[in-house]
Amino acid sequence: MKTGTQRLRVIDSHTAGEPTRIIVSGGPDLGKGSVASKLALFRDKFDSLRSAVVNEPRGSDAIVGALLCEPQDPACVAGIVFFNNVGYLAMCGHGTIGLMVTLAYLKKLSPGRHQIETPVGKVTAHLHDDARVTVQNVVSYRHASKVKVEVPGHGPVTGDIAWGGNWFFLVNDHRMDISFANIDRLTEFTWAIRQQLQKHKITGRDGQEIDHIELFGPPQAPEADSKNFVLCPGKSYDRSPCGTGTSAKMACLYADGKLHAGQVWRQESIVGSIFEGAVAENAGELHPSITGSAFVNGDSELILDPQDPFCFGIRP
Ligand code: PYC
Repeated sequence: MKTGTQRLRVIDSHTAGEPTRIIVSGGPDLGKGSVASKLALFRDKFDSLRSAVVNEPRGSDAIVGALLCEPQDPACVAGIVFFNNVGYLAMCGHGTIGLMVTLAYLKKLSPGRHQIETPVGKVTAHLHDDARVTVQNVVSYRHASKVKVEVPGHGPVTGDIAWGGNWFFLVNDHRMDISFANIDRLTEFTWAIRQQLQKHKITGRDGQEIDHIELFGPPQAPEADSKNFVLCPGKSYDRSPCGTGTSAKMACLYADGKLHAGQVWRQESIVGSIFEGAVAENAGELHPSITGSAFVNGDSELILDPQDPFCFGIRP
């Protein structure tokens, strides 16, 4: 092995079509703190590893990466830091489903309920006997409704701002066709919305950036309630219905009295896959849960050779 060469074992999976690549060994030692502090350390000292794992030539813009780490809370089976082509995610629903199936593949857990430590708190995930996982996500809520933004070339667009583990701008009222054939236009439109939100300093709570844009339209699958298109922070789109995005959507529906506690919401993605969601209310807080399936589709070793000019990914 050449000097300085690093090897990382990664497990690839997809959840409803959306890929997750988890570093299961060979990653940096991030100490004994909380997963939130591990994220901060990873971002400050090892960000090139993030890019090496998810960006081209090893990865693609669509891949959500993750680092499996020791949880600080002994009640949790694992800690997880999620990242993408441009940075870090507070929480990731499809990635948590992928994590559970990955841990089962590694024989680190069996079907049943388990707790996972994420940077934004503990989530509970139930691994069923088949490939399905139910994630009880972080408390979700609508922060603002009917927020209007002027989008050049498209006119005024009105949406809700909601938290589902990430910040979302959710738009029901638009003239877009929510179909796979229309991905380029959907991307251009949602990217333009995001830029206007930034320009006009429209944010989530405490000035937090809204980095996911979600459009809704009628479903194609007869069993679904709605179909979505979700723009992720690095301009790729979510192939899955988006776990945190579906949580944000259910928070808005609940706030409008259009979804009751325990009622099932079936969210179809732009590729036709479906998550089943529901909410429970406890002491005035909304707890969403999301059920979806994931499959392991790769188990490999990444070789990071410092002499490779693109060892740490192709970056701007
Ligand atoms: O499933 O929460 C999710 C997610 C966020 C970004 C991509 N997927």
